Amino acid sequence: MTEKSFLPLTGYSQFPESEMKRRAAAFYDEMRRRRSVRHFSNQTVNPDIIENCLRIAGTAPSGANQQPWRFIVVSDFAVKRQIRNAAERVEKDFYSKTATKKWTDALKHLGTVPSKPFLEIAPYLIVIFSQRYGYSKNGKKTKHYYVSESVGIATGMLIAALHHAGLATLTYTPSNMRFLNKILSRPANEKPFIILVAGYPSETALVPAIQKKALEEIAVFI
Ligand code: IYR
Repeated sequence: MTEKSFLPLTGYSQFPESEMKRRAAAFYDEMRRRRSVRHFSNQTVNPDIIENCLRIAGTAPSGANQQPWRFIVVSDFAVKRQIRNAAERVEKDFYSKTATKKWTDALKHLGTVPSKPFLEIAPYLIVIFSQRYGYSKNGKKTKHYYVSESVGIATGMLIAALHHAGLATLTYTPSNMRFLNKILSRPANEKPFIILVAGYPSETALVPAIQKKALEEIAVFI
């Protein structure tokens, strides 16, 4: 445990109310343009952009500031191919065997299928792992708190960062993700959370005709 130590808050900036309104509206206008993309171009992306977006994700708040995340950035074609092959194997099982009718019915409007070419075509697969527990300096297991909340927040910030930088993303969760530990040589305390596919959309990319809920449907003011 590190001892407690406090510093003045230096990074916070307050803006005039008019400026706050403008900023909130401009950020909404930017974020509402984000779509999950399944059709990527194979155009490469400068790794500096990915690195800075990961730094942004790393600023996320987390339970006891334990930062229980690991981002495995895959651009190697052979590794992307292994991930695609393994993912398509589990998705074939999912669509033909394990998924309930209710579940496949709920997915129909998205048009998803077991074939996942984007796993090879997109320049980056950012495979996000949750550290279910950690290790202290003397090698003893340490408990991690609010792991899924923390990793979910960091993932959301990463999605926003990549979108803001001008990249398209897909949050992809293979129906069974255990294979990711093996392919990426991750230890037993790390559990696959999500694959964030990132790159440029293909010129002919199509997205499902879906709507986000209105403010009145998602928020209650008391
Ligand atoms: N993992 C499968 C099925 C799937 C599940 C959900 I929940 C989605 O929002 C979309 C797809 C697949 O990716 O095809």
